[in-house]
Amino acid sequence: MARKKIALIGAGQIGGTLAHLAALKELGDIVLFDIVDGVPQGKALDLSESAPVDGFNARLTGASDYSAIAGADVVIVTAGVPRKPGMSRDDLLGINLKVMEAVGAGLRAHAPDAFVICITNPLDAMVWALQKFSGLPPQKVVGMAGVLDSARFRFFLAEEFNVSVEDVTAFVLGGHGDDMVPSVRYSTVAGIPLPDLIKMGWTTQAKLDAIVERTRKGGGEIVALLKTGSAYYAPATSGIAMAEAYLKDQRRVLPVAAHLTGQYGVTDTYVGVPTVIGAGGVERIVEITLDEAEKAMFEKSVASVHTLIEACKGINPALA
Ligand code: A3D
Repeated sequence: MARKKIALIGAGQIGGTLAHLAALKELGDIVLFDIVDGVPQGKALDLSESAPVDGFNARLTGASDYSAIAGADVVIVTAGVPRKPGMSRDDLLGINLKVMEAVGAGLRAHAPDAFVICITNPLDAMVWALQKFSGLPPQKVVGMAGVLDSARFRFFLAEEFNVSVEDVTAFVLGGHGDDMVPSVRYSTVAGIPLPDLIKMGWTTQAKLDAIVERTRKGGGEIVALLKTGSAYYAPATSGIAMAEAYLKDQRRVLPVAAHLTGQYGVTDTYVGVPTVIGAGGVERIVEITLDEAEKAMFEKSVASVHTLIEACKGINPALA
């Protein structure tokens, strides 16, 4: 069987980490693409030289021409600019929208059958625009945010309870902004919902509220510490989990930014919801019941995404 092909558009901090993880997991051959000539080639060569030590079989190449991504099974997009301290994700909109237009054209011409995972911020608006620019089927174009946001939530909860991260499940709904919705009712430790853990005296409502708030601001916390860019290890790990679910038809239940066509009362918008990811891409959108408070938070988050989508349409009338 021929090896799968994974194309990484953007060979920066996340792109390089994606390449390393995909190679270590032998998910397929890897093409790193970037507009800065030399960077994708250099990272591909550096990573290739680690193969004899780690013993992985994956061919890594670097390119600055879209023809190199031809026939890719998975494309992960991180092209664009990340946040610096003091910037919100939304500040990146204008510049990254132009990048999505170029990437969309490249996908349309060279990798129309790929499963596309967008990571570029502001996430929900950028994946929406990328799907429009590329013309690829919406179930094959998704955004990575929920896996990362729920991983952050799980890590903070595991620390609070002093238990293994493996036994903490959590997911986060809504757009990838500061008004995302970490779901307390649907998050558990070994199947025990968080509200029950409060009753059992494991934690308090106030501590849980603080963890929810820290999760919402999780990206900003890293930006403030790094000062030169944003998080990349956990974002790359999360993107690879989504790629693997598709390539291996795992049918994993993962929160992703998916194209909604009426689910949760939302139409033609990308927003974070639980999905089943398998060989068909987004095979199912899981519609959970939200209580009144969750619904209000979700709607606020969706409204923020709508504002950004309208801004995209204002900048590029072809999207309207
Ligand atoms: P960085 O290390 O700057 O890498 C971005 C790369 O994109 C650079 O190497 C650029 O040269 C390249 N690039 C710019 N324009 C183009 C283009 N037109 N075509 C191809 N390549 C181009 O950033 P990063 O890897 O740290 O972050 C990448 C993106 O991910 C940013 O937009 C971040 O905001 C975003 N991000 C999202 C999350 C989510 O959870 C959604 C988390 C962390 C970062």
